[in-house]
Order: sequence, then structure tokens, then C-alpha cells
Amino acid sequence: MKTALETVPHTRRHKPSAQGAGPLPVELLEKVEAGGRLDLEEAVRLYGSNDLLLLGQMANTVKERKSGNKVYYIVNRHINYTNVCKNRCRFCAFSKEENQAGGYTMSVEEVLEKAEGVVEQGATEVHVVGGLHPHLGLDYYLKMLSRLHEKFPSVHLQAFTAVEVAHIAQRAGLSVRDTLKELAQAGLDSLPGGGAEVFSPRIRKELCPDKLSGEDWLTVMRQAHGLGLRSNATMLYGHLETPIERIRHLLALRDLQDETGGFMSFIPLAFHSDNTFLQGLPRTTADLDLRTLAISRLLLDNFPHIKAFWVMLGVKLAQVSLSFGVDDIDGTVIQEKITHSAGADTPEELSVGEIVRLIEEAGREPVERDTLYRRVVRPRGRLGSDWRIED
Ligand code: V47
Ligand code: SF4
Repeated sequence: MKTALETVPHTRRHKPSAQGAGPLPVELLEKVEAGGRLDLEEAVRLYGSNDLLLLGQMANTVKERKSGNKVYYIVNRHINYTNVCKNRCRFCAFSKEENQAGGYTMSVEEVLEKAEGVVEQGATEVHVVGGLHPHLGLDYYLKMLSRLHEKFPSVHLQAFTAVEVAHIAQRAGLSVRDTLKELAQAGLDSLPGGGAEVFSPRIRKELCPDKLSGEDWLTVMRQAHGLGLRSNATMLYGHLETPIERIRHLLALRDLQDETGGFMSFIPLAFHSDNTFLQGLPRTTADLDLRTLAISRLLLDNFPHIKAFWVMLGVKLAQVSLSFGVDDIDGTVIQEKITHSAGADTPEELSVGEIVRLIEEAGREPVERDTLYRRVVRPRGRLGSDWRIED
């Protein structure tokens, strides 16, 4: 495996821009207090600020305006149905060539089996994503969704990133819109936010040249929202991108959200370099993680929720992030493979008891939600498949 030093010209993460370095100007604090919209230059100042706690406080003001003291979590499970992928992004440790050792593709029956256990234990969402398999056809994806939907009609199926949707469409010779319609008809309820990475063409050229462009990622989401499918959005940070590239990514998401209103939550994903072409790049720091979450909350004024994905962030920092603009801590997750292949040392799953303890200890009110952020009610507070959505 080549290291970052051998493979890429930019080997160090970009430091906060000197342009914005220093204390936060009082006008910026006043603007956030008054609910004003921040622009690119102002966001640069936030990245350069030497006062992380003040930044957190500003993000917290916005968070509390939107969701009060609530912090959401969900009882869910991730199913990564295949790791075979034709793209082989340089930041990805999960993907394999079709016949490479360790490559796998689940049958629809295997996906159903994985879902079954957790649905009995009370999962309200199954989150399904995988690689871009060169030979699976539309029928595989449709069958997976329709069998899941038939068997577990009340469970929300959040499946296939915009990148997978474009790949499925291309293989089927259909437009993205028609593909989305077929997937929705088969049972797809919403799209996860993966595949966005950083929209910057410079970064995509360097790290994932075969991936859908940033513009095309946004187009798939525009079309999904147009059909009434909601989605999330992500940003992979902490590799070779500059603060300005992160900010432009956030602003592009904000523009699309102005247009469609279809995004539910934004999830910054902290890069892990083990077993990737960027091996050797150090982990993101707590400062960069908290700063990125807080700036996301401040810039994405039209996103209802900012999610800390504890699998990538670490459980302890995810808890601290509840004072930095975050109002969602994701969920039980169970067997996420993408980050764990890249060296994540977080557990494979968290119990509801552990999640509730993290949230309560931070002085917040834990609220179990479904994928669409409706409150989930459980008889006698016990986990099981007899939950309902609060009227
Ligand atoms: O698209 C790949 C990222 C994403 C690495 O929508 C990596 O609620 C870190 O999108 N280090 C998939 N990240 C996961 C994802 C996601 C996760 C949780 C919640 C939601 C949601 C979405 O993981 C990929 C890519 O951006 N990724 N490799 C890595 N080495
Ligand atoms: Fe394939 Fe996704 Fe990994 Fe890229 S990040 S190689 S598209 S599985």
C-alpha cells in the first residue's frame, strides 16, 4: 500500500487560513444573534477563529432556536450489501475489486436476514448502502427494496447514495428520474447523504476521479427532492481539502436546500486513513471536528438538523458536540463497515441505554425519532417491533 507521501502532492492538511485568523468580530456575533445569513468571507473567519468555545456558543444559539434542548437519536441498522465497487476512491478502505479476496455481495435473502433481527428488536430504519457493483442490475435493487418493504412495512428504507442511484440508472439505461421513480415504487423512502465527499473538482480529480461530479450529485438530489423523496447530505473532511473548499461545499448545499427544502440533516464525516491510499494522514483533531460541526450549523441555516455520526467522530467527542450545534447523534447503527475498514476504533454499535445516557449527561432531552424526525413512542418504553409514531 502506498502512503500519502508517495501518492499525492499535498501531504499535509491545510491550516486555518491566515486571512481569517484571530478573534471573531463582534458584528459576526450580532449577525448570528439576529438570525442573519453568513457568507463565504465570514465563514473563512469562523474557520480561522482562535475562540472555539465562542464558535460553539454561536452554533448552540442556532441549534437551540431550531430544536430547543432536544437531541434526536434513532434505532437503526446499517447494511452494506456489497463492497465490490468499480470506483475505488483513494480515501476508501471498504471497496474491493470484483474477484479480490474479501470482496462480498449479499443476496437479497441475506439482506432480509440482516434486517429481520433488528426489526424485531425495534429498529425503525434500515440504512442500506454499498459499492458500485459492475454487474448487479436494477432488478436486484428493486427486489431488495420490495422484499424489505413487504416484510417490514412500517420500517423506513433509507437506501442508496446519489452516487449509487446514478450508477444504477446508467446500468439500467434509464434516466435518474425514472430510476428514482422505480426505486420509490419498490419501497425506497429516502436517500442517505453519502457520496458527496467535497464537491471541489480539484479534490475529486485527485481522490475520486471516477466518481459522480459534485454538480451531478446535486442534480440527483434535486430530482429526488422533486419526486418527494427526502435525503441527507454529507461532507468528507480532514484529508486534502482546504477550508475554502469545505465552505464552498456547504454553500452549494445551502443553495440547493433553498430551492428544494428536501434535506433533513447534514453530517460532516471525519476522514480515517488506515488501509487507504492516504494512509499516514493523521486523524482529524477534536478542534477540526467541533469547528466543522459548529460552522456547518452556522452556515446551513436552512437545514433542520446537524448530525454527529459517532462512528466516525468517536463516542466521547460526539457527546461534547451536543454543545457545538449538533442536535442529532444518529443511532444504534450496528455493523457499519465503511469507517471500520479505515481504522475506526469506535464500537460496532451503541445500545439505546448508552445513547440516552450520553445525551442526558450533556444536559439535553433525548428524543427517539424516526427517519423523518417524528417522535417514536414505545409501549412501556420497551424496545420491540410494537412502536408507533406520535400523532
Ligand atoms: O460516501 C468513505 C465516507 C460515506 C471513508 O445519511 C469515509 O444519515 C471516513 O454517507 N473515512 C458513507 N469516511 C457513509 C455515509 C453516512 C454515514 C452515516 C449517516 C449517513 C446519513 C450517511 O463514508 C461515503 C464517504 O463519504 N467514507 N471512506 C473513510 N476512509
Ligand atoms: Fe466505491 Fe463508495 Fe468506496 Fe468510492 S467511497 S470506492 S464509490 S464504495
